[in-house]
Amino acid sequence: MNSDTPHPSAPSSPTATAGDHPDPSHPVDNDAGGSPRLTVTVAIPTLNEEENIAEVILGVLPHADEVLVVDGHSEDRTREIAEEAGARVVLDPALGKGAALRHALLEANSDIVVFIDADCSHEPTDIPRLVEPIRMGEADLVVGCRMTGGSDELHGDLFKFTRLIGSEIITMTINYRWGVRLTDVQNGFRAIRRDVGLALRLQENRFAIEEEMVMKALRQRYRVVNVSSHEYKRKHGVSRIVLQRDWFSFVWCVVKHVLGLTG
Ligand SMILES: Nc1nc2c(ncn2[C@@H]2O[C@H](COP(=O)(O)OP(=O)(O)OP(=O)(O)O)[C@@H](O)[C@H]2O)c(=O)[nH]1
Ligand SMILES: [Mg+2]
Repeated sequence: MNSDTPHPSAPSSPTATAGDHPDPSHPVDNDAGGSPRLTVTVAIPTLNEEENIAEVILGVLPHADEVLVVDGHSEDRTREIAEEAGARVVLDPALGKGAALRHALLEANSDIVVFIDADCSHEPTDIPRLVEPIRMGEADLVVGCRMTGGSDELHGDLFKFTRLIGSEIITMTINYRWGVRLTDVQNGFRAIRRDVGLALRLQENRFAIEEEMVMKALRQRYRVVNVSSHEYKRKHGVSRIVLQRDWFSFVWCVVKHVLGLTG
């Protein structure tokens, strides 16, 4: 159990940070004034999360039309527990979290896909606040913001400090490149219109998928906003990110998109 902040947190600030202006070239297929009829798939990437997954599924169920667990060939009881808890479980290509998110976009049966990690680090009761700007026709991609919502993962030791600074530099670089003022581009807790997610033609297989999603959305003039959401410490198990191995893919992903080296 996280010692810094209780999991059943109070709702965080409802302020959203506009990342771009509405773009008439991407009209939302929605009723005027927003429509509650847009359905939601909550997609949960998992890799050996047997100790966490049931709690996450029970937390997201009230906010989902479909709960989809995208499993990277776990060797523990993750898939069995997820099915017992009420999720639909599919196997991904076993290439990493990025491949799992791309697979989720293909598999989801709803208008909106919410991504949430399986380690109890995100707040399921924030899902309606992530989905709302899309339902209201005001955004296409909504990213939970740890910088304004607070994080128990990004402070306290050199590893966390390095992740915090790296994340801030990446966000700032993206902001200057696309003329926006986002506050968090790497958080895995986010909501996206499924058709937009598919149109982005995402390619990253590992953890750079989150920044790739934001940059491709901005490049294609979709509307990206941040909404405050608190990040807790992973409840059980260990992070799959190995900074010594993954830092290069984070940096290279930004460099190639900012410089327009990709198709
Ligand atoms: N399907 C699939 N899921 C993965 C893979 N790697 C990580 N995940 C899941 O992706 C989510 C995020 O992974 P974490 O290891 O917690 O990464 P992180 O949240 O950036 O790191 P921490 O902040 O330290 O927790 C978790 O739900 C993992 O189970 C993978 O290769 N395949
Ligand atoms: Mg995590």
